[in-house]
Amino acid sequence: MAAPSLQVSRRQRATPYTPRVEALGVSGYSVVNHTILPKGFRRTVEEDYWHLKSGVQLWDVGCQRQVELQGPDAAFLAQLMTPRDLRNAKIGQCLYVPMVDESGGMLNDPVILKLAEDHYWFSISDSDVLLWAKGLAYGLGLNVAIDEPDVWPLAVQGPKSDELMARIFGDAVRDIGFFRFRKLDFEGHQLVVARSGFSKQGGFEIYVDQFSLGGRVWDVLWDAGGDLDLSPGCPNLIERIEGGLLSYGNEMTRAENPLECGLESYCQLDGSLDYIGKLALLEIASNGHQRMIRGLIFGGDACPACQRPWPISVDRRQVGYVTSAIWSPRFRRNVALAMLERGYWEPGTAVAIDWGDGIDRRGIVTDLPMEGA
Ligand code: THG
Repeated sequence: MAAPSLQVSRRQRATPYTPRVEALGVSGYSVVNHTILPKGFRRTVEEDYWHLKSGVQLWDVGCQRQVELQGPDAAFLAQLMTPRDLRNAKIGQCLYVPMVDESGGMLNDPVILKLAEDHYWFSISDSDVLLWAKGLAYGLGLNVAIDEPDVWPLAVQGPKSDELMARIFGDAVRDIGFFRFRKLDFEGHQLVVARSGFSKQGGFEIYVDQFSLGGRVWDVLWDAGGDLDLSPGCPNLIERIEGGLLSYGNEMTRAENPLECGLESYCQLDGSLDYIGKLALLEIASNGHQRMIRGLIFGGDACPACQRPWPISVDRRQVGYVTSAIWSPRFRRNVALAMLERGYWEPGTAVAIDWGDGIDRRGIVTDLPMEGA
């Protein structure tokens, strides 16, 4: 029997780049924010991994939808929605933030772009932040316009991305600091260009703010990269796990809090700042969280895809679970992200992993990012 396929209708939105990635042989999609995300091209995940660490890739990340807050209460609402302190945020800054509910459960982990004192984009991971924001604004009677604008991020990732981007946007791109953005000219359009992206190999994200312009931006980049080892690409699972980049819905859900997810440094916990979930997070912080996300390197042949949590045990007692895993060609072992109980999350701890066939493979807990990521 053929492998099951995903039927794509209007509810799984395409992006401006979809015709381009299909012409380049995209091999499959995931769905994020009701929008399709390429999962691979003609090469294997391992070939893409090595390429991402040496060349430059164009990624269709149109699924990174923006939730726009604009108006007199935009700053107030933005702060309500995250425990990260936004009081000193600058215009032109990107901020990776946890979003939590009143119990401290993770709702999303967007990148916020501060466009003006009264204008923010929440560049979201896979949950419906628009509905939460609109509900809060309506319930609290806030004066803020909330919408999903016509913005389609395109990522340029890999060590040669500075060179490729400079050819299109000029040397100004080289001066953009990490997690900063500028508006740069593209054929008469001012586009937000940020030094950011879902890899640790360096790169940029272009926030193309008009669907009909997307194909042209893709083509100009594609044509300029001929001699730079440019390929189509997508977030790479091996690179993401080694780099410790978390994926909402995989590593974190409403059942996890940001302290367990290693996001404590993005939480203001001295009580001086009001946001939804503050009391819950203060209590979790004072009691000490009971679990922690870590890396894991483990043996056996190449593991299957982790589609449900795999139990991790010590002396036959379960002490955690694997959330994402894949074979790493660099370590010649499997690598994983795992949630581990207190007492078992120290790097170097020996554990056993059962990926669903009843066999225990030996593994070692690691720091994140992993060495050499
Ligand atoms: N780019 C944009 N929006 C996004 C993502 C993205 N929204 C969803 C999802 N990805 C959010 N997740 C992350 C997770 C980590 C990082 C970016 C987005 C990241 N972290 C830096 C690191 O680990 O080195 C630290 C960032 C900081 O210190 O502030 O880059 O990829 N637009």
